[in-house]
Amino acid sequence: MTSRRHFLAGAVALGAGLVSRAALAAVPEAPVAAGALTQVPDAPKDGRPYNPVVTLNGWSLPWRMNRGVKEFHLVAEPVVREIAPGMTARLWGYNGQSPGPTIECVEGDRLRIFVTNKLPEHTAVHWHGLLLPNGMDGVGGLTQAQIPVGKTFVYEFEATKSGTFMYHPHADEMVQMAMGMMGLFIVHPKNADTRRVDRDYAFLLAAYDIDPGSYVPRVNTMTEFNIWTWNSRVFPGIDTLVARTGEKVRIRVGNLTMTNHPIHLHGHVFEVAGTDGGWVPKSARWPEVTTDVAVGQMRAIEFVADAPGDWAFHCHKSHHTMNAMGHAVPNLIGVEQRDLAKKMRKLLPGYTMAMGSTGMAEMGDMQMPLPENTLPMMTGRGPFGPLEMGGMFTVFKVRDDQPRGDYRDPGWYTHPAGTVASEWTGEVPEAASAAGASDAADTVQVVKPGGHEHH
Ligand SMILES: [Cu+2]
Repeated sequence: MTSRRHFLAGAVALGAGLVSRAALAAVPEAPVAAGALTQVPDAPKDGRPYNPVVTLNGWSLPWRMNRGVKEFHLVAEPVVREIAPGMTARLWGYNGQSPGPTIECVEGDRLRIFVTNKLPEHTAVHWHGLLLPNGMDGVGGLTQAQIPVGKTFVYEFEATKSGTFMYHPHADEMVQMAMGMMGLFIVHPKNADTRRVDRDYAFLLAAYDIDPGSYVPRVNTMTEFNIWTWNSRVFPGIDTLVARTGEKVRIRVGNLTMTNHPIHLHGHVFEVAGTDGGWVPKSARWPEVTTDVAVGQMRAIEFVADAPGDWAFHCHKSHHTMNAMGHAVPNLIGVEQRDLAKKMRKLLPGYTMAMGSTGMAEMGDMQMPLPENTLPMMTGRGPFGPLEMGGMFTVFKVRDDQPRGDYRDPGWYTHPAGTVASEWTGEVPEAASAAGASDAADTVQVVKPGGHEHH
């Protein structure tokens, strides 16, 4: 048994020179992360140099050099993950967290990855997108025996090409991924100056089905997920991405949910520079502001952060920027509910409220009683009021004076005078309105809550 050190900010990889010969024959220790802090890795202490990625609300796994082989140790185990302040989930993950730590290495590295199974059932780890010998591909039952409970298996292969990859179980896959088992696998170019960017962010899209008031995801869910996360975090728990004006930024996104996510960045134009198949040639790129990341895909987008401000960065499916809600909420826009609620209470003593008369925006600022361990459906505050967001949403902050290499949140943007949309106080010409629009409240058809919406 190796002792498991508590992993805090800053890597604690042991240099090969510090490890005795006897220790090198043993399995390397498996560091664990205690929380959901974004831990910006230090420059690598040994091996080939590279520019580390910053895993959003995550960390990179330290390694040990053993006679020229980079050794990592993953432990598959039950974990507690804070989804956002106010909600934790009981998930399965690796080395103390879900997602597991990011594995970073360099093209040409010889890798040895130990996987210890502390789950209540067998597992196997597939190295998604990496080109390796068939027997190292990690498909339980097909390319290897499953890793039994309590056992450690070892994978050994060479990182043959640089790019953005991931790891996840290929054993009881639907259950184990629905429980949060996944991690990023980044192979850096052999020459650290190749494809160099100033900031290199990475995260995985993961979805859970956690009933309001509970802690453990349902694992037999096929499409009806209700917690939409980036690295098992939802807004406002997802850390801010920052850049200094003029810096070149890469953001790597991998999708291990069961639906596609159109990832949208405000204020900038980017190109898809890489997929899990490799780097996209310059001649094959085109400008975008949204890129759809399909199930099982990875996309690395690149752009110059040339516009100072606080820019929304989110999935464009509007129900993915919300937290858990009941599907059976009727649409009552245009319906005067003041008397309705009274009448409803006569019929249904438990009746409290339905969706608002003018939309759902009022819920962004509403203090509704929530079950324990449940986040508001729409939440977060900005400098101008409630943001009415949840799920797959965060802010990309570009500042002229953000120090290089500094990932701290600079606070809210100070807009130059006269550049914020504001109320018009002059004359407004009378607008023509559609005939009968003012009677809409009397004529609107209220659709009964139907079946579930499909994603
Ligand atoms: Cu989405």
